Amino acid sequence: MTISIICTNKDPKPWVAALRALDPTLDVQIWPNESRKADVEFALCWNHPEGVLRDYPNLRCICSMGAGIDHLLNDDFFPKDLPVIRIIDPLLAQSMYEYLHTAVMYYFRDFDIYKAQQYQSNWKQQSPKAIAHTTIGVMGLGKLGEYSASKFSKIGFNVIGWSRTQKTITGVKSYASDRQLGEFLSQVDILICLLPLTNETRGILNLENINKLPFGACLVNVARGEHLIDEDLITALNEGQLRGACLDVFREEPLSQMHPFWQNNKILLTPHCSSITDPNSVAPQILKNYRLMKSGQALMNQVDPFRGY
Ligand code: NDP
Ligand code: OXD
Repeated sequence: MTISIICTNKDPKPWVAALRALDPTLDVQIWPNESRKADVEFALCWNHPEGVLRDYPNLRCICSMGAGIDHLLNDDFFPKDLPVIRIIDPLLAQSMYEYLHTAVMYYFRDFDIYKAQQYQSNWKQQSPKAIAHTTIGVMGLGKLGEYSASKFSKIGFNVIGWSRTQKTITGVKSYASDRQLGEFLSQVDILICLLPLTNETRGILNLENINKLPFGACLVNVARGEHLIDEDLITALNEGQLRGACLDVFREEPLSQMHPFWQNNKILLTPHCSSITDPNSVAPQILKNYRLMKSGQALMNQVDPFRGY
């Protein structure tokens, strides 16, 4: 029985090493060089080439190498009848919070404005809003969103969140469903997107929704590039509706050299690094799921490919 690592823009070697360190008898191989495709029963995937999963006639389980599964479902030939599992890891949530904390503080303490002033040799003190009067809005209150929302609340921000279903999270006011989206957005100073990419959420960061934010709000998108309509962001920044945007994810990654985001001084961009899965941290859960699969037991962290997350 073989585990195959099928990934394109990720180095599979640390994953092989992390799994073998836990169990040296494991047969872990790397796509496309597996010795026998028919032996592969468990696939660990990140941006696999479309259609490639059809080459494994005895596949029994597909595991995302990250939290998101949109990269799996992008494939028109994805076998939706097989169980799909994903990564849920406290380190991933903590690392995401560290990134978001940095981005939020950058706007909260006006570093974007000071940077612009510096280029003009302009010595001018800003007066930031009090922390308790600064509202952070988190779209997506799942494993990552809930963790960050709750941490921001503990350090004194006013935190509200939006999800499909209502949540009870200490210190976080919950808004749910499309019906409450406008009410949620109308209060937000710093909007964080931590939604999964699904048919319902694709393009949700569009001008119509951005215009529901208070004038001069800031956006932090760490979810997926396809949540955002790129041209709408540029319009909102030009009109001042958005003061700035911190982007970690893009429609095309790596971002094309020609993309206008690179040169826009109201955009701070990072190369999809807000929270990178650590193979050593997640190898135990992958191995556990592999063993559960072998013994025919219920898997952990299973997602619903029809719901999309
Ligand atoms: P979860 O699946 O745990 O949570 C998803 C949340 O989004 C849930 O609260 C869900 O609501 C909500 N949601 C889903 N669909 C809708 C909708 N139509 N309307 C409103 N709310 C909706 O995901 P995670 O927190 O683990 O991860 C979120 C995303 O973060 C990942 O899918 C991935 O794209 C991105 N990510 C980015 C990384 C990076 O490095 N940039 C790293 C890791 C993840 P409900 O609970 O009510 O169902
Ligand atoms: C993930 C990611 O989904 O890295 O884990 O984007």
